[in-house]
Amino acid sequence: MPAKPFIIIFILPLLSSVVGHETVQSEEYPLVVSTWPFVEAVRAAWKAVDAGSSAVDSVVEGCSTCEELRCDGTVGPGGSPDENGETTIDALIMDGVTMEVGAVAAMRYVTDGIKAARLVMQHTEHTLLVGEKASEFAISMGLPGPTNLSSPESMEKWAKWKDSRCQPNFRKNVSPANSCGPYSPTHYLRHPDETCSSTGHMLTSDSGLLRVGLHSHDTISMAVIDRMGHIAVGTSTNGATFKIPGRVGDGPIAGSSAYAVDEVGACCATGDGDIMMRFLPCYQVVESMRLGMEPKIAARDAIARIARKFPDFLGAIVALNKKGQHAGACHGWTFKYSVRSPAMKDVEVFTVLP
Ligand code: SD4
Repeated sequence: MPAKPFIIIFILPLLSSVVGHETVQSEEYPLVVSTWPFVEAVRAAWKAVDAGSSAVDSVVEGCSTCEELRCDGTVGPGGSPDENGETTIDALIMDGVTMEVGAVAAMRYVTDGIKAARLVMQHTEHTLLVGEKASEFAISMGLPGPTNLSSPESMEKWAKWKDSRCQPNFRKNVSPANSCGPYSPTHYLRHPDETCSSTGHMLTSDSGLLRVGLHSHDTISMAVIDRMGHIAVGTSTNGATFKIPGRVGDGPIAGSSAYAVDEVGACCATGDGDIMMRFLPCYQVVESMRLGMEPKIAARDAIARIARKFPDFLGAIVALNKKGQHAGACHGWTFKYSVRSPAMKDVEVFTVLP
């Protein structure tokens, strides 16, 4: 692929630079990096880590802020209704020092995804709890609930989708094709809109857009390096709109939406989780950096591995190494990520072109 020209653009009110894939170096710790222009979330994490909180606790502060603010309407409660109109939460936290992970998936009735993930990490020997049992656990450990996670907006969106015969949806090779079901399986065709090219690419008409709308950025994935130089990552999302109930995305999968290794660095990802989780892109990024790749090369490589098989997928990655160098790479859409370092007066938003 030809190299993109590097253009610097300043957009008010935040300093925002189009950086293509080049690496930006932060001066020192602490450091907060997050997917998308989730500026308030990064400010909250920064406030915590700057005051001496651990990387893990600062990630929780940041992601909780996004859940409370319902960032983009697609983190926390009240967004991304599933086929039944219900909102559920996927979340993950990972401590890069201990390699402990806690996650919840398809969690119902509890708004605090990242706090539930931290409870799993810090108060169980498990890694991932799912569905209603995750909700029961979270509530039994003191989180508020049961709470209705729907909102007037999510219910309106869902009602419109029902009125359009539940189109688009995530079903394939089912009959009837253009209705709300009930469905039964038909002959397995890989994908009705899909042909398989001679290079093995899966060519789909609208797969990325169907799963992750261009204007719905459903995931906050955040990395924090604290004053001790310790690193942690976290993710919170309400997943894909009109997903099949029970669907779990990449959000709670360690190595997919996020990954951290204390001696190497971290990675945060967003996009079409159904595709991305098959490639564990954040594990790939961190392990590539361990082998000496710079963040920008590692991020581009991880995206390219997915794009080779799924040229229509939408996704983005931020890579961060222990020197504080960070870089993004994306495919199918323009991506923004947010950073706060000691050298910055406030959060800065970086734009990455595909
Ligand atoms: C998911 N990765 O559940 C999420 C969606 C997302 O930007 O990140 N959208 O597939």
